[in-house]
Amino acid sequence: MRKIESISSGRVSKNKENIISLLKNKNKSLPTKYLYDDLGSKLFEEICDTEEYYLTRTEKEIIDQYSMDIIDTSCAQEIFELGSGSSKKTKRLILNALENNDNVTYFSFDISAKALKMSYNQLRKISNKLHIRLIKGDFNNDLNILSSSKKNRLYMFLGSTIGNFDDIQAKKFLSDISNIMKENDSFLLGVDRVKDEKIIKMAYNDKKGITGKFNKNILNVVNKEYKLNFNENNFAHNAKYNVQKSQIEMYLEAITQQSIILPNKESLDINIGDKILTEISRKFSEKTLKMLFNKSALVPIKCYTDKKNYFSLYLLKAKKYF
Ligand code: AVJ
Repeated sequence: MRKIESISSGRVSKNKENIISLLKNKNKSLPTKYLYDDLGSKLFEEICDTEEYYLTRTEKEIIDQYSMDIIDTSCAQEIFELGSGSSKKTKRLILNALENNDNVTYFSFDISAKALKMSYNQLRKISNKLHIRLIKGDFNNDLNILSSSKKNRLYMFLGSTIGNFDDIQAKKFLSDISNIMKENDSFLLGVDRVKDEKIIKMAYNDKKGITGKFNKNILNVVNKEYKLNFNENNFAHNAKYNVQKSQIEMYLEAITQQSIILPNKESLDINIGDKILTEISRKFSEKTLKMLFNKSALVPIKCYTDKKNYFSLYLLKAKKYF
């Protein structure tokens, strides 16, 4: 097994005070990153294979069709994937990069060691001209300490993970990328688009109930992290589309009256119907994206889209070099 490099800016990501205030708030929520522990990452892979979840399939289709153009346009010698998950979609891009270069380095950056292992197993046999580096880190805190290189680097943030961030977080994340980008670097961003509400809603309410399992798993993760006493059987999966904000809001809705003992030993009453927000998943329009890129000092060079206009990949450059 390949060695996993760990990086951390030292900023505390575990924060008891924070979790207490998030749960005591009238609008309760849990930090989305706790969905993606090892089991969560595995369940997410299963979601990607459901009939209803069009995102992964569509994005892969776009990549397979335009991969060579993406590699040619970016002149990529290195591929740096943030939140890489299993790296299944990335294979084509790596193969094309290998066609243009004697050797290629692929950096897989993820918060889950399990995801990094899946990524390595997915790619290890591709070619001995491919160097794979596995980096465990939190892309909300650790981007500014990434090492750079003289090679042309293609940063990638796929799967519409950007949709999990509210406007402020998205701007911070994209600005961080724009800041670390050098003149010959590029950035490939995958975004889910605004579309028929029914199609979006179905994608987050699959018939097999895998999304529900994925959602409830967050309770086991925070139970472990903060010694809490959530019971996933006391909650129902609830994912609804907020038309005004163009976003899916994924909640856990209490189906029994219950008490949670918080890390400060305070007891928190949860009533039937109370909802805990676990994830938002924004769907983007052209206008929102333009504003977001502009605020983050990024310039779109190309936009690749599928026939139905469900999903897009943007190839971006840092504005400072224009
Ligand atoms: C991995 C964050 C892009 O928002 O669509 C899938 C996660 N949540 N089903 C998404 C997810 C519920 C997914 N992202």
